[in-house]
Amino acid sequence: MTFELPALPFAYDALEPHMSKETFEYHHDKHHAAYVAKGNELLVGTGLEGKSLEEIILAAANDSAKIGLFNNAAQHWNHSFFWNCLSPEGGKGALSASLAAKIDEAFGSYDAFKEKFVATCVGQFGSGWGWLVMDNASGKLEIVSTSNAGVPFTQGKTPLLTCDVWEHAYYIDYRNARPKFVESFLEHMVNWAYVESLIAKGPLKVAA
Ligand code: MN3
Repeated sequence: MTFELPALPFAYDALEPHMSKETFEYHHDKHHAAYVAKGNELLVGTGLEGKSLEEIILAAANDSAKIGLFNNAAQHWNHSFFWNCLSPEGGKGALSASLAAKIDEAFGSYDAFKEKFVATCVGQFGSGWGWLVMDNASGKLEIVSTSNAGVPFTQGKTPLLTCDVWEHAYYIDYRNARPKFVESFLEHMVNWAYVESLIAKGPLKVAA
Protein backbone atom coordinates (compact mmCIF):
# COMPACT_ATOMS: atom_id res chain seq x y z
CA MET A 1 0.00 0.00 0.00
CA THR A 2 0.95 3.63 -0.29
CA PHE A 3 -0.01 6.07 2.43
CA GLU A 4 -2.42 8.73 1.19
CA LEU A 5 -3.39 12.01 2.83
CA PRO A 6 -7.16 11.88 3.43
CA ALA A 7 -9.23 15.00 2.81
CA LEU A 8 -10.56 16.70 5.94
CA PRO A 9 -14.14 15.48 6.56
CA PHE A 10 -15.31 19.12 6.87
CA ALA A 11 -14.44 22.55 5.47
CA TYR A 12 -11.22 24.18 6.72
CA ASP A 13 -13.17 26.91 8.51
CA ALA A 14 -15.96 24.62 9.82
CA LEU A 15 -14.68 24.51 13.40
CA GLU A 16 -14.06 28.22 13.81
CA PRO A 17 -13.69 29.89 16.23
CA HIS A 18 -12.59 26.82 18.20
CA MET A 19 -10.08 25.58 15.64
CA SER A 20 -9.11 27.93 12.86
CA LYS A 21 -8.70 27.54 9.12
CA GLU A 22 -5.07 28.52 9.60
CA THR A 23 -4.55 25.68 12.09
CA PHE A 24 -5.92 23.14 9.59
CA GLU A 25 -3.83 24.63 6.78
CA TYR A 26 -0.72 23.88 8.83
CA HIS A 27 -1.86 20.83 10.75
CA HIS A 28 -3.43 18.90 7.85
CA ASP A 29 -1.71 20.32 4.77
CA LYS A 30 1.81 20.58 6.23
CA HIS A 31 2.24 18.35 9.31
CA HIS A 32 0.01 15.42 8.33
CA ALA A 33 1.15 15.64 4.69
CA ALA A 34 4.79 15.44 5.81
CA TYR A 35 4.15 12.25 7.83
CA VAL A 36 2.51 10.70 4.76
CA ALA A 37 5.40 11.66 2.45
CA LYS A 38 8.11 10.53 4.87
CA GLY A 39 6.21 7.33 5.71
CA ASN A 40 6.00 6.42 2.00
CA GLU A 41 9.73 7.07 1.64
CA LEU A 42 10.58 4.84 4.63
CA LEU A 43 8.18 2.05 3.60
CA VAL A 44 10.11 1.28 0.41
CA GLY A 45 12.17 -1.90 0.71
CA THR A 46 10.83 -2.93 4.14
CA GLY A 47 8.84 -5.90 2.83
CA LEU A 48 5.76 -4.39 4.52
CA GLU A 49 4.44 -2.72 1.36
CA GLY A 50 1.52 -5.18 0.95
CA LYS A 51 0.30 -4.79 4.54
CA SER A 52 -2.47 -2.58 5.93
CA LEU A 53 -1.53 0.65 7.71
CA GLU A 54 -2.35 -0.94 11.09
CA GLU A 55 -0.20 -4.02 10.31
CA ILE A 56 2.69 -1.79 9.22
CA ILE A 57 2.45 0.21 12.46
CA LEU A 58 2.38 -2.94 14.61
CA ALA A 59 5.33 -4.51 12.76
CA ALA A 60 7.37 -1.31 13.01
CA ALA A 61 6.48 -0.87 16.71
CA ASN A 62 8.13 -4.21 17.42
CA ASP A 63 11.31 -3.50 15.42
CA SER A 64 13.71 -0.88 16.78
CA ALA A 65 15.33 -0.59 13.34
CA LYS A 66 12.00 0.75 12.01
CA ILE A 67 11.43 3.55 14.53
CA GLY A 68 11.30 6.18 11.75
CA LEU A 69 8.67 4.22 9.83
CA PHE A 70 6.71 3.67 13.05
CA ASN A 71 6.73 7.38 13.90
CA ASN A 72 5.53 8.51 10.47
CA ALA A 73 3.01 5.70 9.85
CA ALA A 74 1.54 6.02 13.35
CA GLN A 75 1.32 9.81 13.04
CA HIS A 76 -0.52 9.25 9.73
CA TRP A 77 -2.97 6.90 11.48
CA ASN A 78 -3.36 9.19 14.52
CA HIS A 79 -4.05 12.31 12.44
CA SER A 80 -6.52 10.53 10.11
CA PHE A 81 -8.30 9.31 13.25
CA PHE A 82 -8.17 12.75 14.90
CA TRP A 83 -9.90 14.46 11.94
CA ASN A 84 -12.76 11.96 12.28
CA CYS A 85 -13.00 12.73 16.00
CA LEU A 86 -13.85 16.36 15.19
CA SER A 87 -17.19 17.72 14.00
CA PRO A 88 -18.68 21.18 13.56
CA GLU A 89 -21.81 19.69 15.16
CA GLY A 90 -19.76 18.08 17.91
CA GLY A 91 -19.08 18.72 21.57
CA LYS A 92 -20.87 18.01 24.80
CA GLY A 93 -24.32 18.70 23.33
CA ALA A 94 -23.80 15.92 20.76
CA LEU A 95 -23.41 13.21 23.41
CA SER A 96 -26.31 10.73 23.13
CA ALA A 97 -28.11 9.49 26.23
CA SER A 98 -26.84 5.95 25.70
CA LEU A 99 -23.20 7.00 25.36
CA ALA A 100 -23.54 9.39 28.31
CA ALA A 101 -24.74 6.40 30.36
CA LYS A 102 -21.64 4.41 29.31
CA ILE A 103 -19.41 7.32 30.34
CA ASP A 104 -21.20 7.61 33.69
CA GLU A 105 -20.71 3.89 34.25
CA ALA A 106 -16.98 4.04 33.44
CA PHE A 107 -16.01 7.32 35.10
CA GLY A 108 -18.83 8.22 37.52
CA SER A 109 -20.12 11.23 35.56
CA TYR A 110 -19.42 13.33 32.48
CA ASP A 111 -17.70 15.91 34.69
CA ALA A 112 -15.43 13.24 36.21
CA PHE A 113 -14.64 11.98 32.68
CA LYS A 114 -13.87 15.54 31.57
CA GLU A 115 -11.64 16.20 34.57
CA LYS A 116 -9.66 13.01 33.98
CA PHE A 117 -9.41 13.49 30.19
CA VAL A 118 -8.16 17.08 30.57
CA ALA A 119 -5.71 16.09 33.33
CA THR A 120 -4.35 13.23 31.22
CA CYS A 121 -3.90 15.46 28.15
CA VAL A 122 -2.29 18.23 30.20
CA GLY A 123 -0.12 15.74 32.11
CA GLN A 124 1.39 14.27 28.94
CA PHE A 125 4.87 15.82 29.13
CA GLY A 126 5.92 17.14 25.74
CA SER A 127 4.28 15.91 22.55
CA GLY A 128 1.67 13.19 22.39
CA TRP A 129 -1.99 12.25 22.39
CA GLY A 130 -4.82 11.89 24.92
CA TRP A 131 -7.20 8.99 24.31
CA LEU A 132 -10.48 7.43 25.30
CA VAL A 133 -9.97 3.72 24.63
CA MET A 134 -11.67 0.38 25.16
CA ASP A 135 -9.47 -2.27 26.74
CA ASN A 136 -9.77 -5.29 24.42
CA ALA A 137 -9.52 -7.82 27.26
CA SER A 138 -11.96 -6.27 29.75
CA GLY A 139 -14.14 -4.21 27.40
CA LYS A 140 -13.81 -1.31 29.86
CA LEU A 141 -13.50 2.33 28.79
CA GLU A 142 -10.25 3.97 29.90
CA ILE A 143 -8.40 7.27 29.47
CA VAL A 144 -4.73 7.00 28.53
CA SER A 145 -2.05 9.12 26.92
CA THR A 146 0.71 8.21 24.49
CA SER A 147 3.89 10.12 23.82
CA ASN A 148 5.01 11.31 20.40
CA ALA A 149 3.48 8.95 17.78
CA GLY A 150 2.28 6.28 20.22
CA VAL A 151 -1.06 4.63 19.39
CA PRO A 152 -3.04 2.46 21.85
CA PHE A 153 -3.85 -0.44 19.49
CA THR A 154 -0.25 -1.64 19.80
CA GLN A 155 -1.07 -2.19 23.52
CA GLY A 156 -4.32 -4.15 23.16
CA LYS A 157 -6.56 -1.11 23.41
CA THR A 158 -9.10 0.12 20.86
CA PRO A 159 -8.94 3.88 20.18
CA LEU A 160 -12.36 5.56 20.53
CA LEU A 161 -11.42 9.24 20.72
CA THR A 162 -8.21 11.23 20.59
CA CYS A 163 -7.01 14.74 21.22
CA ASP A 164 -3.72 15.76 19.60
CA VAL A 165 -1.68 17.55 22.27
CA TRP A 166 1.37 18.31 20.15
CA GLU A 167 1.88 22.08 20.27
CA HIS A 168 1.22 22.31 16.51
CA ALA A 169 -2.39 21.28 17.26
CA TYR A 170 -3.18 24.34 19.37
CA TYR A 171 -0.43 26.96 19.27
CA ILE A 172 -2.02 29.16 16.58
CA ASP A 173 -5.43 29.30 18.33
CA TYR A 174 -4.58 28.84 22.01
CA ARG A 175 -0.84 29.69 22.18
CA ASN A 176 0.58 27.74 25.14
CA ALA A 177 -2.79 27.14 26.85
CA ARG A 178 -3.13 23.35 26.43
CA PRO A 179 -5.81 23.02 29.17
CA LYS A 180 -8.00 25.62 27.43
CA PHE A 181 -7.57 23.80 24.11
CA VAL A 182 -8.54 20.40 25.55
CA GLU A 183 -11.57 21.89 27.33
CA SER A 184 -12.66 23.54 24.09
CA PHE A 185 -12.15 20.22 22.24
CA LEU A 186 -14.54 18.48 24.66
CA GLU A 187 -17.03 21.34 24.86
CA HIS A 188 -17.32 22.16 21.14
CA MET A 189 -15.59 19.69 18.83
CA VAL A 190 -15.89 16.01 19.81
CA ASN A 191 -17.66 13.86 17.21
CA TRP A 192 -19.47 11.60 19.69
CA ALA A 193 -21.41 9.86 16.89
CA TYR A 194 -18.05 8.60 15.59
CA VAL A 195 -17.07 7.39 19.07
CA GLU A 196 -20.38 5.56 19.32
CA SER A 197 -19.85 3.89 15.92
CA LEU A 198 -16.45 2.62 17.08
CA ILE A 199 -17.89 1.18 20.30
CA ALA A 200 -20.53 -0.60 18.19
CA LYS A 201 -17.80 -2.09 15.96
CA GLY A 202 -15.99 -3.60 18.93
CA PRO A 203 -12.29 -4.26 19.53
CA LEU A 204 -9.77 -3.23 16.86
CA LYS A 205 -7.52 -6.26 16.66
CA VAL A 206 -4.50 -5.98 14.41
CA ALA A 207 -2.82 -9.18 13.31
CA ALA A 208 0.94 -9.25 13.89
MN1 MN3 B 1 -0.73 16.79 15.03
